[in-house]
Amino acid sequence: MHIKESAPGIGAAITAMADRFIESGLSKIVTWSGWESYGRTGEAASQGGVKIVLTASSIEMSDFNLNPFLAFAGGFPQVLVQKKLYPPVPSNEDGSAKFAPYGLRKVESLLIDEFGEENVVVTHPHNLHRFIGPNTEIIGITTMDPLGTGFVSRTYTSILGLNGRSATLAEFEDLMNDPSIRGSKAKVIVGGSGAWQISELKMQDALGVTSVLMGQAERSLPAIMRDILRGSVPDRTIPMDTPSPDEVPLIKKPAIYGTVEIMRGCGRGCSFCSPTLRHCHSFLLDHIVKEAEVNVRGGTRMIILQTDDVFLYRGKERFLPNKEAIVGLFRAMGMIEGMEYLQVAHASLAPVVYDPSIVEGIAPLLVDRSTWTCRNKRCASVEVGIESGSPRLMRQHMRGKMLPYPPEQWPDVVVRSIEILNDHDIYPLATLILGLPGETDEDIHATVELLERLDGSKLFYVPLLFTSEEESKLRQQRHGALRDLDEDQWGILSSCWKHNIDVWSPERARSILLASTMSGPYFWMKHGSKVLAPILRVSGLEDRLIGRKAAIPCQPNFCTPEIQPIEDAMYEKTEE
Ligand code: B12
Ligand code: SF4
Repeated sequence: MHIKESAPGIGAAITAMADRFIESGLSKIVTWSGWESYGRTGEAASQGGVKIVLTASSIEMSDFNLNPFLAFAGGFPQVLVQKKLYPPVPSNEDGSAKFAPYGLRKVESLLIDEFGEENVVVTHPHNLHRFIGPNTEIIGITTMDPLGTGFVSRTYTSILGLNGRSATLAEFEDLMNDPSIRGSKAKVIVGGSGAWQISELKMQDALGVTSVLMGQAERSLPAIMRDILRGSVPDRTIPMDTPSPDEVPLIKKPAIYGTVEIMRGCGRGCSFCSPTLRHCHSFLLDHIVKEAEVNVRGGTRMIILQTDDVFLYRGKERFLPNKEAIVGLFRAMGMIEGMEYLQVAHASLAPVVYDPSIVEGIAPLLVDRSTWTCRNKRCASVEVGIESGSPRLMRQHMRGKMLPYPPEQWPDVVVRSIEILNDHDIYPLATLILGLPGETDEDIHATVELLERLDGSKLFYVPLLFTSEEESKLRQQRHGALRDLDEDQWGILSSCWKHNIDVWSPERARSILLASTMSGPYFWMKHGSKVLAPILRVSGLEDRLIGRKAAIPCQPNFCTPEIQPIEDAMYEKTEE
């Protein structure tokens, strides 16, 4: 999969990383020289600074050249992630950030309403010195993965090893060590969906964080900020109350990727998931269009519709999709002047099977405004959760995910939905979770079987280790660990990456072979003999040894699999 213009696809990026990995002989690759050229001497700072300064680490203050999927490389070991992959967002003339993470834009909007625009600024870390001064009282930081213990980071830093630090962690540390922050007397508060990582490990003191604010900001933050500004000392961790939909303000300034929430929360209730704990509601079309216009007027070029499941937008009872509302939303988006690219954040798979005509209704715009081309053909992508091929495990942890179908039909739902999406040139990025609590050999085999059924489909797999997030039902459970994976689970990991290479980067097969062969001994030493078969598989040697084709024979018009459509009658509706 390739992104148009300058940004490479994630498949290409990962193989490019592997290429550099060989060239450097396992040595540190980062050669970038920093941001010295940015910023002038601080105007606001010379007048005492801005009262509330908001920021995020450099890796969260980038649009990865308009490639949100590439941003997941933030979870890779720092030494593999070149800084040029995440150029800083552009700045306005005064040094404020032109684009910022959407959650931070919400926080900014709340604080501007409360304290006035002159007292609040959002900036990239390289411009902090322009705003932090003796008058600065609060530095607010948003983060998705400050300590690199999110699921992507845990999985890929533990597999790839190297120095074991994800780029997200390294950048967060850099931010916290910024001389403007370290030298300031301001209180440092950290929020955002990764903030729990700091309080879980009680790292406030080590990082110089005054207080970690957990949850959504809308209801509680203004009062908390007022208290801090009056001089009270906040607790080290503060849970914030759940806001009602009408407390959520419009963003006032453009968000990275032109993000616009169309919904908040999900409600399908998967036990490992944090967004599901948010109250599920859809925003009014007028609210959505206004935010999209703020973004496009501000120059974002792209709109990401943020949702945990686009098919839940104004959904009906029992998770049934509302076709009119969804297609109407896309029609409205299509009319936004100046929007070059459109991307949907997440979708679930069951509604695709339940009413394929919705996909038919939205695919033309998604494909037409996609940033992706696949072998010279425009295609769209969306993140979906497959997670497991085991109906038993799905029933235990994700019984809402496949509604309105019962868990027993999950593998069929997955296969059929991917086929429908592929038929409409939508090639999803799909997550799988290894090591969910209670996972048995049979569950693992069921996932292997599902992957076999999907062989030849066009999707990009992201296999992940189960991570027990603080804000989820499974917060008491132990994280899934690489050392606990057995050979079959390693087999799943390697099959997924082999599939990704075969489908998206077959032309890189030789570099991958070289990279795997050279790094093989390192991985063997690190993880033991159970990685031998996975290395052979990813390298393509297994195919050569047993005489299979090294790449799926996927031709220019693409390889939609010849899978017999599943009888509609099989999809009996569940009464749950
Ligand atoms: C869009 C998105 C992205 C985009 C970011 C776009 C952007 N920056 O605007 C991209 C694709 C880049 C991305 C990448 C990653 N993401 Co992401 N992403 C999301 C997603 C889907 C939506 C985020 C969003 O805008 N939500 C809506 C806003 C309004 O909510 P919010 O951001 O949480 O903000 C609210 C509160 O957190 C709080 N708040 C936010 N900032 C601050 C700051 C302060 C000071 C305070 C007080 C409060 C506060 O107030 C806000 C309003 O209520 C969420 C899932 C979700 N449903 O939230 C995952 C999510 C945030 N991502 C997640 C992760 C882990 C990542 C990665 C780190 C992957 C990884 N390596 O593991 C990478 C980061 C890579 C990098 N470059 O750093 C996880 C975080 C998990 C966790 N709890 O630790 C989430 C929750 C997904 C999940 N299912 O678990 N992501
Ligand atoms: S379907 Fe996705 S967003 Fe919804 S609860 Fe499950 S994992 Fe979370």
